[in-house]
Amino acid sequence: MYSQGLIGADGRSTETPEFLEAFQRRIDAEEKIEPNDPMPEGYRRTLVRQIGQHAHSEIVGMLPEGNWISRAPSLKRKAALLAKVQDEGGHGLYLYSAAETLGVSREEMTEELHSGKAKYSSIFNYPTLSWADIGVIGWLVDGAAIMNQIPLCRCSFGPYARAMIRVCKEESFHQRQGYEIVMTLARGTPEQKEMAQDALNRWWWPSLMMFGPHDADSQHSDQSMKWKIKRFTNDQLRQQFIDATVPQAEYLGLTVPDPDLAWNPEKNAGKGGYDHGPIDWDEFWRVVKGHGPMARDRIRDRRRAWDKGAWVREAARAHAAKRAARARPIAAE
Ligand code: FAQ
Repeated sequence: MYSQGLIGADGRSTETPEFLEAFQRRIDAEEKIEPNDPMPEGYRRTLVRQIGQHAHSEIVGMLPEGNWISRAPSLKRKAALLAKVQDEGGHGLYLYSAAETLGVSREEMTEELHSGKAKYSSIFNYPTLSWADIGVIGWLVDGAAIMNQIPLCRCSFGPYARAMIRVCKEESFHQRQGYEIVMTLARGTPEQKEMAQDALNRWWWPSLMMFGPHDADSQHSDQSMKWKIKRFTNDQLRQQFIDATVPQAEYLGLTVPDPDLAWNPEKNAGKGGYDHGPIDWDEFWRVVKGHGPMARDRIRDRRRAWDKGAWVREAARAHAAKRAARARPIAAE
């Protein structure tokens, strides 16, 4: 009988064609796969990789904005930013929990992040130089995250799909608060408008890179689409993001920093869409491989936070052990 524990490290030893076909039939019938269900080792590994990277992105993603909590221009802005950064921490926790259901521990995932083995989104390796960056991160980075994550609410793996529903609701609030910051700056003094334009200039291209490499260079997309982990390709989602965001920039009176951007009525099967200029894939791969402008700082800060939090984890464990010891005699009665 099939059992997950019997799958060899090569991921193929017990995966007969019949088993793989039966699994694919469940996927094709839009059934949700739950943690204790039999699943191909490749499916499990793909999810551990993607959910782990996603969790790390949320946690590392707290750093560029956390940098501005103490410098937000008003109490209202400070409270909203604090809540947003806290939400991102919460997203990381749901995602680590979802990954843990696949047999990987939080400690292992954290170790991989700290050693540089695990990836996190390229976008969080760029610096936040001005207050306008906080608005533009909410508008573009959360906007891109929503575009990518709404389809993940229909991911075939139940715990990931369910986590994404709440995450997307919160990201939607983040996107709006970001857009509102940028709108305030764009309608402010010429200097404030210039700050917003400068932030848009710096974050536009890295935001497009968040969607991952061109489909032709995306090694995981085909299989992930077949398993309905991903529902759209990287290029499809990038295009949807561009088409949704350009009119928002126009409304703000800001210029998207792409001289090749042009409306093409033939695109998207005649519905129309924007053609855009070339993305600097050399920069993308440099950042993905750990050479982004803030890469060293991000990992250093995460390691420091983990070490500083050691006493909290120890105290929580000691507290849990005490409660368990106290509960035991009562349970025995
Ligand atoms: N950065 O074959 P594909 C957020 C890697 S959350 C770094 O196309 P796949 C919330 C990829 O891992 C943002 N690495 O891969 C927030 C693979 O390497 P591997 C994160 C990237 O998995 C907002 C290789 O390139 N969102 O922003 C990137 O099918 C504001 C080949 O690529 C998610 O993680 C990249 N941009 O597609 C927080 C969403 N792109 O693993 C704070 C879930 C690709 O073989 C403030 N993830 N790579 O070593 C996904 O949807 C997918 O994993 C993709 C990549 C679309 C990111």
